[in-house]
Amino acid sequence: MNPSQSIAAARQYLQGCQRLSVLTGAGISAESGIPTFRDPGGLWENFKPEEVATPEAFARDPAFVWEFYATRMEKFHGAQPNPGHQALATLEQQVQSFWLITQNIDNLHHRAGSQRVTELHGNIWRTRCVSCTHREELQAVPESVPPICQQCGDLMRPDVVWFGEMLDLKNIEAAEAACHCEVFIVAGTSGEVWPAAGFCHQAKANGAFVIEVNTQPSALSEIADVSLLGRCGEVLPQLLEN
Ligand code: BV8
Ligand code: ZN
Repeated sequence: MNPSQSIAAARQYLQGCQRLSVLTGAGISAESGIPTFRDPGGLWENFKPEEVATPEAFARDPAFVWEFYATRMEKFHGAQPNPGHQALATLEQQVQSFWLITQNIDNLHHRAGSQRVTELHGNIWRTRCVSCTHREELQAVPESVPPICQQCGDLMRPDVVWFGEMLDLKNIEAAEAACHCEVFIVAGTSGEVWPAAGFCHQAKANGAFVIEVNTQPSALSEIADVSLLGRCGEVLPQLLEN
């Protein structure tokens, strides 16, 4: 199928769709100026995940890990939602039963107006204590050293899911519920990280029509019914009803 035919095929499946779910990854925020992980120039070119995105890394060198996240917060603070984020917020209004599952921690879906969202890997603007249940919302980019918990005096850490950490059970349940849908759009993800990638497989197994939006083939392309090669900011708006 050529690009315009595949957009037409995708739009056809979305016409009258009552239950639509979406899984996004770092690629949807690329056009907002936020680097992805595994693309050329991505984060994992300059940092090793085991040095900045595991609980062991934070225990070993909290200041180094915190600095990694504080630098990303700088980038996120200046970023704006792009037409890809906005298109998903519009789709949420157009479809009777809509759910967005994101791997991203940059809060851009919420800033674009999306409300029915599960942040599988947490949110960079929230911190939590390594010892007690205290959580804080960050209003601005913090100092480059980890804050101290107001409740117990131990260290605060980013409220994100690191490698080797379980996802929050309520998020897994919400994502599993979202996998019972007619159409499942997977946008801007390499499909390399689990269990997030598994939700696309679950939706497929549940009989969903899978539409992929990516600038290149991914680990999920083989289960996509239609693969739309292109940028989220360009392709997703084309899927909206007129
Ligand atoms: C867990 C932290 C176990 C926040 C992240 C099977 C089952 C369960 C676990 C595993 C499993 N196999 C392996 C594991 C372990 C591991 C894992 O998945 N490893 C992989 C790398 C092999 N998973 C875990 O550790 C998970 N934990 O399962 O615990 C457990 C069990 C019992 C008891 C205890 C523990 C936790 C995973 C979460 C890790 N945290 N982030 C942060 O710092 O951001 S993951 C990190 O990768 C980000 O969240 C990111 O979102 C995510 C996925 O990456 P992508 O979003 O896809 O980004 P990527 O750069 O890879 O790709 C970008 C894509 O966009 C590309 O395809 C590109 O072509 C495309 N693109 C670029 N520009 C555009 C575009 N597309 C469209 N438009 C554009 N403009
Ligand atoms: Zn505490």
